[in-house]
Amino acid sequence: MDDALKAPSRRAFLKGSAAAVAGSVAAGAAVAAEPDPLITELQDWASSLGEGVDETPYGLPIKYEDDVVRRNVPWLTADPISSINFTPIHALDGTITPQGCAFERHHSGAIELSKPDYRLMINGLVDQELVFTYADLERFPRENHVYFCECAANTGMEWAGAQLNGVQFTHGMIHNMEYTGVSLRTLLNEAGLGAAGDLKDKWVYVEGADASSNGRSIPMEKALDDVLVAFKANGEALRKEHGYPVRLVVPGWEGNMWVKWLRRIEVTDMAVESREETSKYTDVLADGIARKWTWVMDAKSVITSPSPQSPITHGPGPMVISGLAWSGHGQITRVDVSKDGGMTWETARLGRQGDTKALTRFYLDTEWDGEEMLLQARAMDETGYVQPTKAQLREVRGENSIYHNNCIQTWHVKTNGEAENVEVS
Ligand SMILES: Nc1nc2c(c(=O)[nH]1)N[C@H]1C(S)=C(S)[C@@H](COP(=O)(O)O)O[C@H]1N2
Ligand SMILES: [Mo]
Repeated sequence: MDDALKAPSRRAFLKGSAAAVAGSVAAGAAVAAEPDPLITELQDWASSLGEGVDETPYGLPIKYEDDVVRRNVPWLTADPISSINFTPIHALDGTITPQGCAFERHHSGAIELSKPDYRLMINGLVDQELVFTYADLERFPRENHVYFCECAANTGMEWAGAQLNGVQFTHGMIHNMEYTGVSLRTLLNEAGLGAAGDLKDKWVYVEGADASSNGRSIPMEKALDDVLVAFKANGEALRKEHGYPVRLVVPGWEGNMWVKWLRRIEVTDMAVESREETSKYTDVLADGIARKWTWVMDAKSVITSPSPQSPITHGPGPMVISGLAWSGHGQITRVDVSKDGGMTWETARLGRQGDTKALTRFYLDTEWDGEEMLLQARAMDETGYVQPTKAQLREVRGENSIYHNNCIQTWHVKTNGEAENVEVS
């Protein structure tokens, strides 16, 4: 059905229910038969005073939204210090993740580091080893960019089969924020890279001030490209749990490299091969050999509504199917949605032209016939890459992997509107 045909029927439906509220027409499940006291009676909130402006100097969401919170999966990690929680992506719209409900991943807990106590060292193969204070960093030219940060383990529990019943848990190790910071290139040039010689085979080793230090090696080419030393997210200071006062932003690359509480950047002539890039964050293939240096997060998408935590709550008729798509290689160019487990596809509408290496919102404005659906989304990015099915991914990667599962997700939507995490072959 094309848009020209779809639009009038949607308008007719909405007009029908609006007229019914006034009592003149009674048609459709959404129509109230009795006069609506919310329309006919004066309500408290309109006849008394609200809260004064000084009551909440820094705001939290209204109490009616108090289920829109980070959640964890208790059996996943042994304790909450070295753990993960998940973004409630089933309940958000648009693309920006508020810091207050963005997923957190700490290896040794979230530390409290003040700006006066903050130092950032650049050492190793540089002309002049430097130590910056927070105030020093604020004197370099700043940039603003929106990027997604996805833990490589996102969707990792789903390799062997459908497991977690909620998009928050299957896909919620992701957030998308507008960062303000100084480009890493600027700081490296301040220290001078002459001493490093040919930059082609050089690396930077980045580490955090927390006990885990979460050290990672990054090839110089990426370090000089789009990496940011960031101190603001969504306009405000980074929250403690996201690395206050300074974190590294490594656009399109796995979240583990986004070092929080950034304390040191060493220019080296080889990769350090730290724990986080050997025993962790590598991908064991079917033959037991591990892929390493799998930094880029490939194109991926998922339907956030309807989904197990966001069932359909209305009857047949107009409905909006919505979700998120992203690619570590650049922009999302197209997202398709299937209602029949991948047999037929419709192209979704992008909320707006997506930023590079950032979440893109998509919508399919459609009609629900009240029947069961096997809902899927499939993303394409500017390189022409198409998000694979689970079967395609397993063919290449086997079933030993945890990280980098970007396969197509299926939700089984039932006639009562509830949805369940399933796998289709
Ligand atoms: N210093 C430090 N940086 C860190 C971590 C950490 O434990 N310590 N965890 C990493 C991992 S595995 C991920 S996925 C991201 C998560 O960032 P977030 O907590 O802001 O969501 O931070 C990365 N940076
Ligand atoms: Mo991670």
